Amino acid sequence: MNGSWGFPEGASAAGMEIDRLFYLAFWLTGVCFLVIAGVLIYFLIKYRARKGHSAYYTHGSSKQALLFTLALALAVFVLIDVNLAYHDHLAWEKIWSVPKDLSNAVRVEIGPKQFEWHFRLAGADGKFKTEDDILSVNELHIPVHTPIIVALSSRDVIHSFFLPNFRIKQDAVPGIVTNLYFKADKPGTYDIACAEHCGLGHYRMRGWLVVESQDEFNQWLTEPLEETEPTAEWGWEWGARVV
Ligand SMILES: [Cu+2]
Repeated sequence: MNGSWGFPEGASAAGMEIDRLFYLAFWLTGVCFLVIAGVLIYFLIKYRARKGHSAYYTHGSSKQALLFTLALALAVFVLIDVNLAYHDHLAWEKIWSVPKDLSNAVRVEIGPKQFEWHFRLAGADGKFKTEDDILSVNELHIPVHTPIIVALSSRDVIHSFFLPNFRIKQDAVPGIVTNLYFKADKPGTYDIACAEHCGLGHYRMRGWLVVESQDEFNQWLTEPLEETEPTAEWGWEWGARVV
């Protein structure tokens, strides 16, 4: 299943885990709803008042009815809640299976402000907050099939970094650096959206994630990028808390 049922096209294997969870929850609750509604309607008709037959009332408080209700509740709880919690756990393990070898990983600092996405990559020296950092606004390029490690924060209010095609959405909170991990499986140009109402210009807080080959990515790193002003509140050392 890839972008079916109105979802945007999927671009990562981990993101598809989210879709699988969605469909599992949808079918489990959907089928249960239909069964319960069907049984309810059946009994409404079967025990209705009609000529020569008065409606049958019960409070369902007999021992047998109470036991049946308890057993049914337990069955539904296991079938839906426990089942979903189990699959959720499995999916989360896959989504967060950060590879042990991160030697080829691309690290990106994302520091949004009203109403732009600011990206920072370490330059040739591999260190952040130095002269040769690569700064970009509203456009981030990444190589395909490569682990991407993000350090996310905000320069003003709370924003939310949203990659619809990767099923990733994470709040960008001022004063807190959050980590994200993802890997793109398909080259292309994808939306970067802000999913937190962050002010009057929230609607135009849009960026582009360009997934390309390693060669194209290396080429992008050498291209002159839009001038950005590194300010005091933007950019931070790749700290100990960060993967
Ligand atoms: Cu925003």
